[in-house]
Amino acid sequence: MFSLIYGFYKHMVQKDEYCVLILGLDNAGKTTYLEAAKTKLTNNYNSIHPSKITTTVGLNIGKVDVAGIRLNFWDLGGQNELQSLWDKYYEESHAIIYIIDSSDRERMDESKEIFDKMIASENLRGIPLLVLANKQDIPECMGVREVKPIFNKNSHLIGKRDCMVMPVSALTGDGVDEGIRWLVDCIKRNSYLRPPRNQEEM
Ligand SMILES: Nc1nc2c(ncn2[C@@H]2O[C@H](COP(=O)(O)OP(=O)(O)O)[C@@H](O)[C@H]2O)c(=O)[nH]1
Ligand SMILES: [Mg+2]
Repeated sequence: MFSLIYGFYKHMVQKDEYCVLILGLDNAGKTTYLEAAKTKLTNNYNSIHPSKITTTVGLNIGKVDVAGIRLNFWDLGGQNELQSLWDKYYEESHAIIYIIDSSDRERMDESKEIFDKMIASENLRGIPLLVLANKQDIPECMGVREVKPIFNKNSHLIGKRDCMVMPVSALTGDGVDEGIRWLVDCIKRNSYLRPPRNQEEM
């Protein structure tokens, strides 16, 4: 009897866990985005004011429960010397969020180069990819219409995976929910290829 009840209890509280990597150049807004996602999707989340966010050295982790599953976000540092560490995480990830600073035209090519290198990785084949044109609140920024063709150029590398380019402002939170909801659907659809991890036994 105990095991039956315990089994049911576990079924009720245990969630499928998926890992989402947040990647992009340094200063693209990855950490700000993670905070915005936590704020939007967690009840009573005590958010960090954007002005208090400092450069990420190493890794920030955030956990959000949405649509019946748990997402573990991994915000990896984007500086050059840290980029080489990214592919260590690819094998374990279920989705990628790639963040672009749409207001930084000078680094657009650099961002695109890193992006191409990332999507060429075997370990990410078929993994859903959300590309976010961030900082849309800045008036002179590049819109999705401008950003999309640049990042869709190497469609052979994107392959058959789900891929979407969306506008967002991590600072105001505009577009944050929409992107995550899209990603959650893709992750669930793709779970036969990359199954969730189950929460550790309590
Ligand atoms: N205007 C504006 N600034 C942003 C936005 N997202 C991030 N920033 C700013 O960009 C800078 C870098 O953000 P951060 O999250 O630390 O970038 P990271 O290095 O990719 O983690 C900070 O000054 C943020 O306040 C946005 O959507 N709009
Ligand atoms: Mg950061």
